[in-house]
Amino acid sequence: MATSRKSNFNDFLPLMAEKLGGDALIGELCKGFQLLMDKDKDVITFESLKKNSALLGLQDLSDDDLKSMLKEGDFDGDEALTQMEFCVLMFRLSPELMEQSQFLLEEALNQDSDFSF
Ligand SMILES: [Ca+2]
Repeated sequence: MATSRKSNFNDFLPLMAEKLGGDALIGELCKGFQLLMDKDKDVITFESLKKNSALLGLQDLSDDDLKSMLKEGDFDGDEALTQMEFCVLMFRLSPELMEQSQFLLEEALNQDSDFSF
């Protein structure tokens, strides 16, 4: 049975933002990062994403989906997602949320001096 997980996922974020508020939402997204990351490297790699995505109900995503997710979020081209790259990606996957919370995101980005677009 074909289900549209991506649109469910996109609907989920604004709902969470509404319930939790921006700060708490960022915290929740970062918990997602903890679930998906490679515990030894402290970043999300393709392998860790593939291994752990089932935990988040994303087991139906293909290798190509996972790769494009990594590529989409990877700003510095090291083929891994840091926590900040992951959080930014989560926001970008939900344009509505992005609009609502852009100032929070900018605030978060400004706190990480190693990070730049
Ligand atoms: Ca990266």
